[in-house]
Amino acid sequence: MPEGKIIATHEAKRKTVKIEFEDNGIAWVFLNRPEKRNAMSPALNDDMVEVLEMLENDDRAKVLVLTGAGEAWTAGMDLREFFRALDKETPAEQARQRRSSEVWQFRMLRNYAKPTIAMVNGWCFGGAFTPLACCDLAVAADEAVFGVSEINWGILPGGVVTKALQVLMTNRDARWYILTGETFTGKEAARMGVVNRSYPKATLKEETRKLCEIILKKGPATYFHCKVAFNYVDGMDWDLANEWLRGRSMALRMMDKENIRDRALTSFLDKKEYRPGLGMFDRGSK
Ligand code: ACO
Ligand code: V55
Repeated sequence: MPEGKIIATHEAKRKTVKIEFEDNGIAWVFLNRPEKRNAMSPALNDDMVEVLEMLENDDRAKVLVLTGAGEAWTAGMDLREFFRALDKETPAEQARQRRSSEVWQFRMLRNYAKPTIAMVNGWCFGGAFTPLACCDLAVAADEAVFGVSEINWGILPGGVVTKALQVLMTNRDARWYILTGETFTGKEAARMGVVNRSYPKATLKEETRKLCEIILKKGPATYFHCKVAFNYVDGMDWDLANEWLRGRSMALRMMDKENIRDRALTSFLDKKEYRPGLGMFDRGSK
């Protein structure tokens, strides 16, 4: 897919998140506090809630790429504005700010209505692992540096960071990084499966665009049901998963207005024009 034209940009109310809409359906969402390494402040958390709510209903965005402006993806929670300043707030305000961080970092992202890709361009610490774990797919720059720094400065990986690490890493790797606080690179992150792939920083955006191109060919309803099925089946036993997936399969057949399933079956079984094993069914231009 050639580089698209940027047809619009948007800045969130508190100016800590910006969006670039490409004419090919990609919405590049930038955590945008580069001078603070995109640390997640209360303002940024509120902006991300606003942006995710907006993009859910914006037809220009068919796939979201969550990335960072400047040298960082995100250096984790803002230790000045989210940790130290919050200590002095009322319990009600602490609860509100903690909620807005949770709302976007995992409640909204984990089963988001559109495809989400984390593009880890640089620093990725602590609280960053929550949105990383909750994006559908993740790619990183080989040179990016990751770390679970909490133990280095006297806290445990809170929020749901410990849970995110349990999902993203093997038991041994998670305990290693939680308990040593050592950093690792994007290349190592890919080897461990913390991200799907890593690429030299110079080609990261181009490679991410290629991934978007693959995702954009999928039926949106099919894609959504595949991801939600995977997320929910975690924690079910075999019998419950079997029953639950049958229900979801029926729901998808009702929700896929393009009826990709039956058209692809006709193309494969009757017309012998298409082989499902070898690639995406051509849905045609709608
Ligand atoms: N919270 C608040 N401010 C931050 C954060 C953060 N997490 N990370 C960076 N900043 C700020 C710095 O205070 C500094 O601000 P200033 O210019 O106003 O003094 C600015 O961003 C630049 O930071 P430097 O440390 O100068 O940048 P450098 O490129 O040398 O280092 C690095 C980058 C390694 C990311 C370093 O900033 C760092 O260690 N940050 C903290 C990473 C971390 O451990 N995060 C917390 C994880 S635990 C959790 O999220 C709950
Ligand atoms: C962290 C801790 C939090 C949080 C989000 O350790 C991330 C990281 C203690 O609260 O809300």
